[in-house]
Amino acid sequence: MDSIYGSYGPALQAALEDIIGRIRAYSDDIKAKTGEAAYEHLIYRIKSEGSMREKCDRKGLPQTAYSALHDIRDAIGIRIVCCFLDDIYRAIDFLKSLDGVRVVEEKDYIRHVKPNGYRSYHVILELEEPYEDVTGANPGHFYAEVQLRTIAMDSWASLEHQMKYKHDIKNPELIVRELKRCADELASCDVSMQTIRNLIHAQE
Ligand code: 0O2
Repeated sequence: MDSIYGSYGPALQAALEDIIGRIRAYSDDIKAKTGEAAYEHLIYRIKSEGSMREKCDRKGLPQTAYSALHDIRDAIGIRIVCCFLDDIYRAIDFLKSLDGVRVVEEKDYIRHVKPNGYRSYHVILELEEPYEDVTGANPGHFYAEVQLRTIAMDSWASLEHQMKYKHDIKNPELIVRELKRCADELASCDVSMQTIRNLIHAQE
């Protein structure tokens, strides 16, 4: 079976590597200036063939490169996991300042928490450099979804994601309520940790 990304696979990979290189350079710069890390860790991926085909089906889209690269905007997925809340907003400012990159959508699930307790800041970037395939056809611009979270938000999302796949839960209301409670407790810790960091900085 042909790739759902058509012949754009190598260009998609190159676009991912380019943006990751720029995020790493930003991290090096912050570290040199402040002595503190810009983020705790960074992960990224090109959405697998299987997941992309499943997502096209779920959204009622044909399984074509156009759907995968345009209608769906997370073929490139990047997650920046930060130590402190302020680091998230500083990284967003950095992404907005990048040449050739346009923020086309923002979802602030930190200020507007999802009902289940999910917290994260999502931005969709349009990578303005157009990529042509070998035949000269041009799909336009690639998109990338960047999720920014604290370590606490990331831990919660990973565990909640794992548990979603357990289908034999007997008392879902209790589980949902407890998960939400844990998310809120972790969020309260994030605020406290940020306050402690601010207090330490104020002494310098
Ligand atoms: P994966 O495998 O993580 O890439 P859409 O992207 O269009 O399907 P939507 O609602 O427009 O959906 O996007 P949204 O709200 O920005 O969320 C997309 C991604 O955020 C999800 O990707 C998850 O990674 C994450 N996410 C959103 N809500 C939750 C949640 O309640 N719990 C957890 N653990 N993660 C969440 P995908 O598509 O699931 O796939």
